[in-house]
Amino acid sequence: MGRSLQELSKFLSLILRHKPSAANIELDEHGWANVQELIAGINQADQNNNIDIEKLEEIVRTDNKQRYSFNEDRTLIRANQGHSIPVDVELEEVEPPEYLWHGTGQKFMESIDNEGLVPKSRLYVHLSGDEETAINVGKRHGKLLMYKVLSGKMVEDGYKFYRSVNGVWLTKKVPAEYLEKQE
Ligand code: HQG
Repeated sequence: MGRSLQELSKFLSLILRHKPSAANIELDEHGWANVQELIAGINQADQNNNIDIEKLEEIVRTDNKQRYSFNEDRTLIRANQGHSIPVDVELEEVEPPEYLWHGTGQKFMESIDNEGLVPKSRLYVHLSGDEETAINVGKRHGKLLMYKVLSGKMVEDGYKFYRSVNGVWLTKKVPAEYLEKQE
């Protein structure tokens, strides 16, 4: 039995965001992988992997968070955001709405209240434009804790915000003074 598309998608996320060496490939400075090399590398990594260009295109097209993009002629592919390795995915600097949202786990409360939001293993802190999305992000970490982020105030104070092509808001850090805990 070959791997399901879901399993292949998880592996793709690992390769394109965190560990290209898992498929024996390299990403360029903008996070792009060569599609042919990627396919060959995934198939060589494990004999149960059986991916081809059609499957790869299906993963990209059907991904529920639009995590990946091809370049125009579909010779290159990259993750839109979420990296832990230092690549420049040419994020667009955009002025955010007055408020953004960050859902997380209750277990992180004390630490976040002390030092604000920091990127942890990723390059940016990830924020959501609406509460519902933030709830789903937060629930991944156990009992939900929600923060309202005073993004408008942050912009006034010179902080920069970026929006990934899939709508996720990114910023380098959110000091605690810009966080309002939701009870
Ligand atoms: C927490 C998923 C202690 C932070 C989602 C978060 C998102 C702190 C965790 C995307 C902290 C990192 C990102 C501090 C932040 N002390 N904990 N000072 N500052 N944290 O998974 O935001 O499926 O790296 O609150 O949908 O949960 O990967 O970040 O709980 O868009 O495409 O440290 O990942 O998308 O966890 O999620 P993560 P996240 P994908």
